Amino acid sequence: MELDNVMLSRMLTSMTLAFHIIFATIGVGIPVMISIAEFVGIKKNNNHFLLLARRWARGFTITVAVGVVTGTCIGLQLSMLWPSFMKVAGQVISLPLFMETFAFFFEAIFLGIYLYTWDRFKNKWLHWLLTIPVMIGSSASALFITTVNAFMNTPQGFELKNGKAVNIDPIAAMLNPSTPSKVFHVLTSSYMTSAVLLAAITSFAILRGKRSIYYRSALRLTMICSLVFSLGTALAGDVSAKFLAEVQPEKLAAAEWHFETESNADLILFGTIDENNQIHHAIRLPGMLSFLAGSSFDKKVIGLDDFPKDETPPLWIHYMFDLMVAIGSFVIVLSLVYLIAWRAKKFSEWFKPILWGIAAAGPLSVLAIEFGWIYAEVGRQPWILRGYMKVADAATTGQGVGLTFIIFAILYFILAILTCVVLVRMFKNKPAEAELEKRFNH
Ligand code: HEB
Repeated sequence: MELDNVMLSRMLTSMTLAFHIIFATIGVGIPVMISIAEFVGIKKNNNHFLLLARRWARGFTITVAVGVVTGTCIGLQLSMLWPSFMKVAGQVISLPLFMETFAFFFEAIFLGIYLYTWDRFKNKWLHWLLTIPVMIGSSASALFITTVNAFMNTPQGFELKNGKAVNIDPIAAMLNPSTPSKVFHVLTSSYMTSAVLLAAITSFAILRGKRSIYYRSALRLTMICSLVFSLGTALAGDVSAKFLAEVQPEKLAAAEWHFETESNADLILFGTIDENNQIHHAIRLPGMLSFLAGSSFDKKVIGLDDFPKDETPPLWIHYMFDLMVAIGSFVIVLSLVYLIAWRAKKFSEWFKPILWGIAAAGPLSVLAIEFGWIYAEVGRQPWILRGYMKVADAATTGQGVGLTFIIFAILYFILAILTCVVLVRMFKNKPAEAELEKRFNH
């Protein structure tokens, strides 16, 4: 592997995105969780849930701040590292890029009001109402920025004449074919990951001996949300796979190690592949790929052999796809087991293996987000704008990308440590029970 400018630019962009996506995902999902907790708290007149909303909101302010920093890094690096891409795409797709910023400000304003008006309203519902614009703002930023990514996969709304974009239709560019399935999957997976992360933190606290009603309520609420949102994520993932089969078949084929166009195509799970594309040690589910791609075993699934060799994505994305799906299935099963244990009271919801499973599901869901994005982005290769421009032709020719990479790596490392330290400090000396006592029982 040669470390030329293209490679270095890709490394720097990947690193920034991989780091940013953690905060972006939390940023989209946590407002929804805060809103649900406060809603339940007011509805049931239960202070435990109100305190949950309050503590989550407090932690959220930190991750939002970091998300702003890393998001700004992306903006800078896009124009710095991919000038030819930005010259073409910038004109066509600048509308949602701008709207994203607007949505973020909208969210930030209402988040500010929300944080400063606890206990200020006579009618508690008025305070809860403020979560709605916050949720709209954060989910709308995800929507807008995802349309830009969708555009890279299925560009439309312009013509390319002598390297210049003409006849630009920004709305058509935004509403490109990838937009619906991607937005759906990005939103559901963000909600899911946030619910699972909060469940994991709670579960970890319980494992360390905190068995008060506060933690039990938190775990029940977050696990119900985990189930609902993980089912939503699976549904959206299924929609995405069917979409790929129609519109971006090479991405699906590469992920599934599917070479020959055929109906009744097998689904291949894990395994290894050699240089002659022979697959070993895999689990083969007969006909399942056709079924996934088109809800019928007769569905013809386009294979990689139909594409020129230099226009097929790398085959290792197979593992990214399989791991993402495996984690998603794990979370669904785990939430079901937990909820059954709780409702049926046949075995304890404090059963340690379940609690450890939930604690592990948090980091695993974040990994699923990373795997999902790696799959989606590497699966677009070699294109930066599918059918129009290749990644190799879009990178900067400027000097110093290597050094910039090192500087940003250090920056992210420090930011990651600081975020953890601040978050731990924020809650460490403020046990929930004491706070409950102080706030509600004076
Ligand atoms: Fe996912 C991506 C499917 C789960 C996260 N996904 C993706 C894709 C597909 C899928 C097909 C591609 C798309 C495009 O590119 O357009 N998934 C799926 C399935 C499942 C899943 C089938 C099962 C269940 N995911 C999942 C989970 C998660 C995820 C669990 C987390 C949590 N993904 C993801 C992401 C991404 C993906 C983040 C990137 C974005 C898009 O959409 O693309």
